[in-house]
Amino acid sequence: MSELLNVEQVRGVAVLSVNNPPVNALSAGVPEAIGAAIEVAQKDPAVQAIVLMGAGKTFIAGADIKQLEEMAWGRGAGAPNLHALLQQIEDGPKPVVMAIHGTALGGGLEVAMAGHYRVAAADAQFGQPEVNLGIIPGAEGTQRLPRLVGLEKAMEMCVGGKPVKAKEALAAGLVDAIADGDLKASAVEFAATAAKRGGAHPKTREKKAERRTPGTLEEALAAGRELAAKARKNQTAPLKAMEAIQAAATLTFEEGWKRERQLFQECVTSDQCRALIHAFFAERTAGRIPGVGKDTPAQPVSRVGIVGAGTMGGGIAMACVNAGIPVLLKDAEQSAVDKGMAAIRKNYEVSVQRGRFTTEMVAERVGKIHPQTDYAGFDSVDLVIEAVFENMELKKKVFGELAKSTKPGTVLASNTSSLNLDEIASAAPRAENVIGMHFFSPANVMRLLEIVRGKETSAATIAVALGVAKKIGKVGVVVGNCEGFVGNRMMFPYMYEAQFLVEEGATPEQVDRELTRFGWAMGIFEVDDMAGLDVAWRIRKELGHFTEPGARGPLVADKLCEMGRYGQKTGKGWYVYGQDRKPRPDPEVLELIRKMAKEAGIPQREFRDEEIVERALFGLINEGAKILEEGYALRASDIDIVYLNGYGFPSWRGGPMFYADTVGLEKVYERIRQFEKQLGQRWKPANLLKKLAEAKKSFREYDAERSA
Ligand code: 3H9
Repeated sequence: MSELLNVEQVRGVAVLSVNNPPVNALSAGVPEAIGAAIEVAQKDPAVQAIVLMGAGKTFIAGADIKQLEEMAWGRGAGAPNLHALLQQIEDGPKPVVMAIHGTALGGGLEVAMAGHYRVAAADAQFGQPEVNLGIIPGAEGTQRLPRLVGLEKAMEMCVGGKPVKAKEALAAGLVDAIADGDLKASAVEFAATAAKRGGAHPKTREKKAERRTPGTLEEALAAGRELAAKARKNQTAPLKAMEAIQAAATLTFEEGWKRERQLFQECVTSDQCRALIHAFFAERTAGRIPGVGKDTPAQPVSRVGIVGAGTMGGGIAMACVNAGIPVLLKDAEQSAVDKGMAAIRKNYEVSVQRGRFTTEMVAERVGKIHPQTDYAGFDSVDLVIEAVFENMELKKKVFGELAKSTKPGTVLASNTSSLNLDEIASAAPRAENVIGMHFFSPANVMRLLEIVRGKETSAATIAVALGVAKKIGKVGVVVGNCEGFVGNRMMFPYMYEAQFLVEEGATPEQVDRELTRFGWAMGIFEVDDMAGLDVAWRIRKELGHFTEPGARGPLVADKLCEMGRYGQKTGKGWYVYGQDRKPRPDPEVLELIRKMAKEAGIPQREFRDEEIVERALFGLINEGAKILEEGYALRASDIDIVYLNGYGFPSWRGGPMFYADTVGLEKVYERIRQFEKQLGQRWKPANLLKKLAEAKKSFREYDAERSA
């Protein structure tokens, strides 16, 4: 028997446990092992029924994504065709019960649905998350799921990609029972009872795929398309999943699964699939830091101190208590603490109104935040996150105070977004415990956490920060201590280039339109208005941008700030905002831009849409390449993860560095050289970009060579 599958017999029931750690993916050998064991069990007269489950922490989490990745890049043997296995399970005379704990995802759920019955652990989850990888279910999930849960729910699950919990799965008809206590014992009992009952056992494929609520198929499809357009704009897989589900409703099962297979094949070789699979593995790779491993001694964090109860401090506090970590929230004045707590309560109220939390859950969470104006109890916390105003003197003062009020070994983190971490660390006697934890606003929502290592930050301190990031549901990316770190440093050339474009004849709305058409969640002028023009203004001055002789600085942004146009918060910035907070072009701004450009003697012209995207994007990518060659990011894929999780870069393009690879580094380099000739020194290509372009290599290959 294969070591990928454990087989035992319990009271006349064959219990097969898939044993392919860490997540029991359907790697080569697993489907074959299941098929062989089912065949043996079906023939064995001592076996009345069969239970299939997962060994370890989960059921089957899907097809092996490494195998899909090979396929996406045109290599390997291709995705497994599970049709014969699923039919074998469904057509056998003895009942097959799927016993599910952990997650039944993708191919895992597809295998589960071919069973005659499904018994779930109370905390099990079920999903068809293939769209997250740019594909659709490829093992008859789009055919069996609507037959079990109805067309509407199937569309929601296959288009949205979000898993459902056991209770919801039971209500929807996806599972037959939730185990009371031990899953294996419950499933064996269920299987033995089904065998004793005899008769034909239900085959999912023989059910009908219909709506569960009144209305036509067309209306249900329209709702699915609306969800796809809203939640997964510009992505092709969700629409193909809809097409496959439509086939389930209109064709025979035999025709339907073949249609699904065709659509699956179309998706798996697409650019979007390659990009999304890249993002999947990039996210997991980001946590691997040379010198920081499982054996790095890192104390667990059971209590956090936060200094600064403003928007960031409050959001960080919410992120911690949402993960069950109690917080001491300190600010200098009682009024600031009260204001911070009021904002936290208000945020939670919105979640209650939206049905995400109950009032009891909120009360429990708010109860875990202890507001205070001194450092009482800070000697009992394992981690302090400083989130005071972005001012070096103030931050140094706080770190000096923390040195006295915390115990040795406490990790002292700064949430600075732009200041020099080593200078902050100089105010604390234990610089090895100092680290940057740069959260993104709103901190309780945004997934990105830039973890900034200073000159002296120890491996243990990095391990603590990475551990906390995982615990509070963030993607921690370790970066070096350069100006603006990775994300904001790349943002500067992107933002400035957009401003230069409007000074040369484009308009803010034209630039924003092209950037959102490219796939960014928002255009850069809208982002600037949302963040506050004064914020960038202050940073620009503090970091001394454009002070070197001959440097071209943006003309209009400072002027808008001087006019008090700080963006959304003042109702006016690059755009003008009404009650609905939607941006509208402002002729006054356009007039100002044209006037200032004329005074500065900047020639005006029209821009091609493609040129707008290239000017903005290639500036960002060039800066990313510089960051990489200077060692402030460990990998190009880390930069992608920063941009996918903190800046609204379209996931289906895989991140800016992956996008550059898809354009081709030779072309990117050539365009940057042209821009350098036309526009000057700021477009000097990064050495690394030049080197890779000349060697006809990609950033992906660069990462792979360095990790080998
Ligand atoms: C599919 O099924 C297509 C079918 O319809 C058609 C077939 C014909 N394969 O996330 P973690 C690795 S598409 C290979 O840190 P967690 C992961 O890389 C698939 N590897 O753990 C990591 O490796 P490492 C549909 C996988 O506990 C390790 O496992 N399924 C796979 O936070 C731990 O992962 C999905 O999309 C896989 N399928 O979360 C599920 N899954 O340690 C994708 C994980 O070397 N997976 N790995 O870095 C997940 O959502 C999460 O991993 C899961 C566990 C929730 C399972």
